[in-house]
Amino acid sequence: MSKYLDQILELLTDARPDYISGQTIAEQLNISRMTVKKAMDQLKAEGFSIDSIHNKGHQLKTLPPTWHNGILASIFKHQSLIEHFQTYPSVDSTQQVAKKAILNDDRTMLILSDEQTAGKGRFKRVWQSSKGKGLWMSLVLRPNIPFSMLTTFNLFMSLAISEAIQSLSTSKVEIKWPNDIYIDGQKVCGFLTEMVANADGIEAVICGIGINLNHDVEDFDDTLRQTATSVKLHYGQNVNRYDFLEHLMQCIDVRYQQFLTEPFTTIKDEYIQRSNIWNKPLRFTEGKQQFYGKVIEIDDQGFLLVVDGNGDFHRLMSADIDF
Ligand code: BT5
Repeated sequence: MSKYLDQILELLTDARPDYISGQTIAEQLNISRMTVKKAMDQLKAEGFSIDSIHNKGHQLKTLPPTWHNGILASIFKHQSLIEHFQTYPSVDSTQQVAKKAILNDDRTMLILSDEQTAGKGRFKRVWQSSKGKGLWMSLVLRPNIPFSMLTTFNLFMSLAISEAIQSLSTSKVEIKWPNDIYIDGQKVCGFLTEMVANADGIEAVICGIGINLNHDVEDFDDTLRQTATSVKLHYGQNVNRYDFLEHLMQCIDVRYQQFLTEPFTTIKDEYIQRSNIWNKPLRFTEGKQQFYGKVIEIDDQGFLLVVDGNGDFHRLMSADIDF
């Protein structure tokens, strides 16, 4: 197997939509034309859609429906949010992979997998992550901030994610406080944020994001068919996972810089407009406590103010909300 596949994929992606000659690839990688040809044959045998024309070179016609380091290296070349990324065909959970990866690596990073066999939601709930259908990723960030600031992190992230999905969806994309994204009353994305800290402060924030991208209705199992949706179902065609990821990371970068430098009040109005929890009776579960109530407002610190059926007030930082 050629060890140059990733580098050649990177050059092919850099050149898109143009062709790149075998000679240029050979010179850039300091390898022979024969090695380039063998690697190109191998990529084609693996299913990459590459057009090769004599005297013109090679063109990556479409981006594949699986993750490849070489393509991501090209896409992430001009961003500064992540310093390192890893891709896998299958893992138990990208969140677990990220937690292991940071033990001896202090860079910011992105872990992506085509499939998760034990994807996790909050409170150890199952997150269904079928192969090739979604964006299953963990983002490791290293904010140099006090613990107290982290309470608003999810609010900035949910705006970023909903904006990326909204760019494709024909229906309104809504945020269900604190960490779900919905379209037409169905969940299209769930994310969770975990923190690793030591005596000096926050070591890493690991944000696990699951977005249903290319599911058809029958790709969800019976338990989710009524409650889950995918971007494709509101876009009308398959979503190119690389284009989507690139845009998502741009949205996250913008909102993350804002999170680091500005208070929640800067985005509060936008957040309120995107939220789907207003003017309806809701069931709240906070730990073992459960009650019915209505949301009064999100305060300037991002806490939810709720009044229950007895007229008692609750100020929530996190809870499960059922419509
Ligand atoms: C969440 O939990 O919504 C956070 C999900 C985070 C998943 C990502 S994927 C990458 C990273 N690696 C991981 O292992 N996890 C993260 P929660 O609010 O607890 O919601 C879980 C509930 O959502 C489940 O009990 C189901 O009802 C529902 N659910 C499960 N899979 C779903 C899916 N693919 N689409 C929509 N709803 C789903």
